[in-house]
Amino acid sequence: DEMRTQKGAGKGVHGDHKEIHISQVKNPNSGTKFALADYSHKDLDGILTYDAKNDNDSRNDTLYVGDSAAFIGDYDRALVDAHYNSEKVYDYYLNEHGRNSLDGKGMAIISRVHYGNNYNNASWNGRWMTYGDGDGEFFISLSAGLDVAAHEMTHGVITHSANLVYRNQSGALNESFADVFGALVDDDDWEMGEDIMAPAAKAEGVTRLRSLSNPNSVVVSNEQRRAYSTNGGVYPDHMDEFYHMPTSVDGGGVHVNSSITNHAAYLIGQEIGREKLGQIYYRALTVYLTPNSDFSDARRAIVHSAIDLYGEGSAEEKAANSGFDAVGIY
Ligand code: ASN
Ligand code: ZN
Repeated sequence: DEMRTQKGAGKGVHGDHKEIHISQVKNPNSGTKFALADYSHKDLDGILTYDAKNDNDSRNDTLYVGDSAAFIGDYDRALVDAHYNSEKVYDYYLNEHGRNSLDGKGMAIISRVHYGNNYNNASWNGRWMTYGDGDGEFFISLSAGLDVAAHEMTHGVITHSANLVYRNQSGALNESFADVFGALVDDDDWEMGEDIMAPAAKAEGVTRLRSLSNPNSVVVSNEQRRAYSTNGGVYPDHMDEFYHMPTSVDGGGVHVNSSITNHAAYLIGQEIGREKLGQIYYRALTVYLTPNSDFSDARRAIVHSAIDLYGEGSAEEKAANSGFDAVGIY
C-alpha cells in the first residue's frame, strides 16, 4: 500500500465539523480508500487511529479506513475526535515544550477507539491510548474530551520522562500531572471531563469528573473510596483530607489524592497564568522528578524549576511556594 497524507473532513461526537489529516490507501484490489493516518508531521512516525470494534482484544483492531475523505458517519465520530485531539495534544507538546511526541523522539501516536461495550473509561497502557464509548448514562464517547486525550497522552509523556510509579504519592503525582496538562491543553477551564458527561449524569448535577479549581465540589464516585475519606467522600484539596487507602484500592487512591496537588497547580496558575505554569510543570516533570518522587519532592522540583526559568525571588517562585503551602505540602 502507498500512503500519502491529505486533508479530510470529520464530524465529531458533539456534531462539530473539523479538518483532519488522513491518508490515501491505494490498493490494486479495493481501489482508493482513506485511513485515519496522519503522516504530515515532520519527524513523527504518524498519528494513527484504530477501530477497536467494540471488543476487548487489541489484536482485532485495524487502522480505521473509509471509502471517502469525509468521515461524517455516526460510527466515525468517536474515531474522528480521537484522531483530531491526538493532533492537538501533539501540537501542544511540540509548540509549547519542543517535545516531539510522547517519547520526545517521534514515536507514533496510536489510539484505539470503540473499545469494549459501553466502556466508561480511557487509558494509556504504556504504548497506546484506548477509549471506550461510555454507557450513554454517565459518559458519552471518552475521546470527545480534549482534556481526556491530553490526560491519557500525558501519561505517555510521563512514561518517557519521570516515569512516576503508579501507586501512592508517586502515582497521585502521575495522575496529577496528567490532569494539569489535561487542563492546560483544553484551554478554557480547570475542570476535567466536562465534555464527556452524558445528559443523565449532568441532570443529576455530575457535570465533570474532577475539578482542579474546587476539588471538594466533586463527589468521589466509588463507594469503596468513600470509606477512606475524612471529608464526606469528596475529592481532597489539602493534606488534611488525604485518603489513606491500601494500594489494592486505586493504587492507594492515585485518582483521589491527585486532587491535592491539582489544587496547588490551580492556585499557582491563578497567580502566574497557564503559560508559565505549563513551562514550570513541564521542566519539573522532565528534569527533576524520578519514579519514586513524593509530594514534597514535587514541591521542590516545581520551585526549583520556577527558579531556573524565572529567577530566585521571582513572583513565579513565590507563587509556587504559596500554592504548595496552601494545600499543606512542605
Ligand atoms: N482513565 C484512567 C486514567 O487515565 C484509567 C486508569 O485508571 N488508569 O487514569
Ligand atoms: Zn490517569
